[in-house]
Amino acid sequence: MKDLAQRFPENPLLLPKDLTVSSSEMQIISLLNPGAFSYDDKIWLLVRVAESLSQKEGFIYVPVLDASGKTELVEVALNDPDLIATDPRIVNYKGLDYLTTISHLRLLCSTDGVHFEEPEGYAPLFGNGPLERFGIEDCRVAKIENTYYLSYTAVSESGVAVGLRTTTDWKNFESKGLILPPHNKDCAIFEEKINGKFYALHRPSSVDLGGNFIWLAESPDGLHWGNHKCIVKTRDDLWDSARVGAGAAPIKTAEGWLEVYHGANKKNQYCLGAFLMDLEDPSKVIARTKEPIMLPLETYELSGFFGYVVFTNGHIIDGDTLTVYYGAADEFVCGAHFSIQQILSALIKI
Ligand code: MAN
Repeated sequence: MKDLAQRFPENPLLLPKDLTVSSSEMQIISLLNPGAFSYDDKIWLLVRVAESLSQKEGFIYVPVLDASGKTELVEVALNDPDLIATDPRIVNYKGLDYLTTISHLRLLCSTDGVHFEEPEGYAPLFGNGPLERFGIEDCRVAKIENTYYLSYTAVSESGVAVGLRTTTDWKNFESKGLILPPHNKDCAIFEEKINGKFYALHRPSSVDLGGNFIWLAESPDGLHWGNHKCIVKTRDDLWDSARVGAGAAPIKTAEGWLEVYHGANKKNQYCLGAFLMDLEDPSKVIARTKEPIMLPLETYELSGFFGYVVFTNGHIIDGDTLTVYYGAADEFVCGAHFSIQQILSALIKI
């Protein structure tokens, strides 16, 4: 099967061994799901670096941040009957869920969009406080006027939620706390106000009624969100039957706001699709692709920390060219070009 993505021949662009650990007792397990933005005439990625503690045979060490931001560990014997460790991403111990890795966000920049380096003087972003004790992940970057809005997944034993920080210079950050409480992630803020209001896509999930659907919210100030509407649902028997979630900020086109999103089926296989929202009222979804616009095909997408995954939350737009930066197999950072026109042509009216 073919898809619409023109993958970079240089893929994977970044591998775990390309970056240094955040502290000596850690090891980098994966680099994934970068936010992307232009700043200072360069292309920047805000890469999710997932680390774990060096493991000892027979034990599993789960990393969490203590009150001062230092990594501490929870040690569990692998033969402990209270341990459930069937998913490489999460373990359950004595009825509580933990992540096997802890993520922080690392800034890298590039002049060609292909070769990325860590510039001096730009510190990594770490989880901060009790609601980010299991780390911060999958950050979307939206530039509105002169401010960058960083909406990311904040993880702790209290749940998975959406945190927000803002910056104008990538050196000083203002933390705005959680803007959406658990369970919620995949929050992509529109880069333009519509009729004076901020808009964002987000993905709450319920363990009971409902599902893993994409919602739209509006806000007078980018901090307080309301008037939530459920706009895109999973589709039975298709590639996005189990969960859907927004990618990066919607792309403004003459035909509407175009959103590249991820969907997964019940086997946790992740592909990308697209949908189109009305320019004046984004709660109206006008069209959606039926087939994925990108699916895991290459070896680096099919096998890794968690195989059969392409996942994006960062892109750069240049005319008709959409450069999507994505996490492959939950382990590598990759890039692909799309033609925006081609994505629009693949949409089917609703
Ligand atoms: C899922 C996956 C993981 C992630 C957790 C918490 O299990 O997306 O990669 O760490 O959720 O967000």
